[in-house]
Amino acid sequence: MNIKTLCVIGLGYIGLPTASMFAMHGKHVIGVDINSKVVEVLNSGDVHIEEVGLRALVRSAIKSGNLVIQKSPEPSDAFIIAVPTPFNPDKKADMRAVISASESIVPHLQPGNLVILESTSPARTTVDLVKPILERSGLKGGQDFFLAYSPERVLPGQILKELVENARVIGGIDRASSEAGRDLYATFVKGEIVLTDGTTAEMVKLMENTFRDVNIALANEFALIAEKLGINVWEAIGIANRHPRVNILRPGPGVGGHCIAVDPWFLVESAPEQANLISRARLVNESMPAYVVEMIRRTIGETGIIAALGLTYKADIDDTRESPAVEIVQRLAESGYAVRAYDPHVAELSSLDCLVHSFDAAVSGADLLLVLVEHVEFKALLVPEAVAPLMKKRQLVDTRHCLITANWRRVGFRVAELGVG
Ligand code: SAJ
Repeated sequence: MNIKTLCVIGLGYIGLPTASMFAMHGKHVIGVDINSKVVEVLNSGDVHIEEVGLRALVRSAIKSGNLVIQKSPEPSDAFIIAVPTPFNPDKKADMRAVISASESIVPHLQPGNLVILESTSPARTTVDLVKPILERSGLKGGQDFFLAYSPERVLPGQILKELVENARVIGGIDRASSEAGRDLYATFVKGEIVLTDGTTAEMVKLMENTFRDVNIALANEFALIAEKLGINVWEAIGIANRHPRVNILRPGPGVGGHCIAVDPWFLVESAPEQANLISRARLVNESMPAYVVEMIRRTIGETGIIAALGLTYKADIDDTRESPAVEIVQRLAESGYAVRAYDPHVAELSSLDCLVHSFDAAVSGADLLLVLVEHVEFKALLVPEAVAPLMKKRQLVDTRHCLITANWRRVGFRVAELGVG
């Protein structure tokens, strides 16, 4: 199938790099976002999200004339839906964005078009939700248009590299749809392109992130057990991982981001009675922020000034969605601590009113240094001899095992480290 024009609906962490990549590989791409601010920012030559290499890629794509950014779709050979699928307070998937993106395609859908859903979705979404909406056009899926699910699988921080190099799964509603999808992504994907059916592709995506979540929960549980036993979990994991078939992940203050903290619930939603381990693991990871607050209480008591470093859900990115660091800071503030939160990647956050804009402003006069995210910028700043004189009390909680705690103890810090009893 020869696709010349394509609409990418949703210009977030996945849609924007995907649209730009296709544009740089000769497709005429219409990038669509319903948020006028996003459209405005992109058309002014800027980008609204931080990702290595993205700004340059988007700029080149727009400059080439192959990427046009606008608020609504147009008739095209193919449509890619890359909108968010968050979850509701009851942990059920919120599919409103997928529904309205699908509806926005209906008036433009023509015989021979290809529609791809990339958004992480509960199993059967492509056949049970998207297909019937698209068929409101009067065309029949599989007969008049091609339809497939192809999950994004790229790691924030390495999106541009992984977009090209990762294996790509394409699950069509029929074989012809899978093959049409393969022809499209072969434009820039160098990794293997694996064809399957739509529901299997949806399940694959959910299984990948659930696999990671369950394994992080196991690491977190090991950390709590190690603390209870009075040993160092990091040493124990380091030794256990020398076994040829063991690879324990890293304990931490919780699991954040828009994917791993959310997707396992989509499996629970589909099969609540079967997904026991999955929901249990989610609860273990969700309990970590409260545990960190408890660690802090044990270290400094009921009051004090806390310099909280890092708010994003992991290092070296700007994304604070579902971030355990944000939850910890909120819980501390609610418990009456005076918190000064600093993150070089976060200039503002509406849910927090304790944000400060420099390391010094966070640390000066503080009773506790709390490391929540191991951003590379902190390496040069977290020098014990330099930080110690700035603080009122020398107390430290490291939730990421990113500091050499012996060096901090040497200059008089009382140290608590997650997973170390
Ligand atoms: N984390 C730990 N310990 C670890 C690894 C991660 O506590 O050993 C925490 C991180 O701090 C973070 C969270 O887990 O809060 C998730 O981070 P991550 O780097 O594991 O994953 P994401 O959410 O940035 O990206 C994941 C990736 N999925 C897998 O690795 C299976 C990525 O490939 C997916 O494309 C992405 O989800 C997505 O969009 O679904």
